[in-house]
Amino acid sequence: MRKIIHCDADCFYAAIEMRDNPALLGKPVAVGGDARRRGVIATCNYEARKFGIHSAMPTNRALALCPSLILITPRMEAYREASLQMREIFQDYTDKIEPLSLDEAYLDVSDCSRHKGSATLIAEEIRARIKASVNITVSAGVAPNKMLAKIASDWNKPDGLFVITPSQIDDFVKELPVKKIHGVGKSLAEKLAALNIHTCADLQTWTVFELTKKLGSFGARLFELSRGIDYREVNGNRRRKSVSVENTFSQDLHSLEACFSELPNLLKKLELRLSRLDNSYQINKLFVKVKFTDFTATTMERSGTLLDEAAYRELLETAYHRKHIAVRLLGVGVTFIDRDQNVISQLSLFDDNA
Ligand code: DCP
Ligand code: MG
Repeated sequence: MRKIIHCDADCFYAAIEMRDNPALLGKPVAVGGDARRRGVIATCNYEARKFGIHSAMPTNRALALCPSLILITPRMEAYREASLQMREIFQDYTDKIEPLSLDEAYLDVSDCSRHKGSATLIAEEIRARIKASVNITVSAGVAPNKMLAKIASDWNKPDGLFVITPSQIDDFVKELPVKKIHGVGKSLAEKLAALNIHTCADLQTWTVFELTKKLGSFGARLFELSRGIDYREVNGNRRRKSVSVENTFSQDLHSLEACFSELPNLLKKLELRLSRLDNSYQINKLFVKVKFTDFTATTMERSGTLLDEAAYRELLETAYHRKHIAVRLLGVGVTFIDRDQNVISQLSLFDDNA
């Protein structure tokens, strides 16, 4: 049996803003983009959540729900710094740390001897240390696997701890609504509800064969998850090799100019995605993807270290002229330097700049 802790900071960006400006305490606060620029909410504090505001909601809608909402522009540097401080605390307990975002990580503490190996006491100590040194609260879940640890960290949020021991798994999952399972989004939950499946106990009455027939390969996965079975390892060196965003247009784009005009918006989205990664990632290539109206696709890449719009325009121009027909999808992305190959890549980067 493994011992997994899932840590997740409470209303992370908003918590950092309240920490750095105590005048915000007790008031509804959101971090996000300007309503006049069609911005969205990145997150909000728990006072603001009472008004129905949540992540990814358009800012103008949030302001309509709560006119006294205090809106703050994100300060990614401050969030990254807090994230690194948390990471350093985690490292005192294990090397098996898998960050999921700036404020969230799985820790496998099976081999940690602190607190006589009690994952519960380790989690409590981690929470207390983060509160003392970073000055924000973190919720944690402790369980024998990733699936259950993640559900547990959400159970007593905010500033909460929830533990699921091996002997509690069966009772815990029986009551568990299927929509709490990671990977069961709104549409799958509706599909399951139509089959009269609401809890994991309901799921457990189905055979693997039946679930696979109804739901495809995820059906087999649900067979396991509904029993609290999850063999996934905490993957300490899972690194992204690239990040990209793309858009399929409701109406094809009929000229290079029309494609160019979509670039700023795509690059803005890409920038947002990049800002959520920690700062150990270094860009080494830029690429574009173009899918034409005949469904053929092409990509173009070049070296680069910044989201340079002029460079993307050149890539797009070349890719577009390969076919010179209407475009149904555009994508932009970057690839990263492989950390293990860092030295070699640094040398070639130097050449590129020379
Ligand atoms: N974030 C974002 N856009 C989203 C979701 C999240 O920019 N659609 C950012 C802001 C969050 C941070 O990522 O502060 C962490 O995401 P979480 O889902 O953990 O949300 P919070 O930490 O804000 O709230 P919770 O207390 O529910 O964990
Ligand atoms: Mg969080």
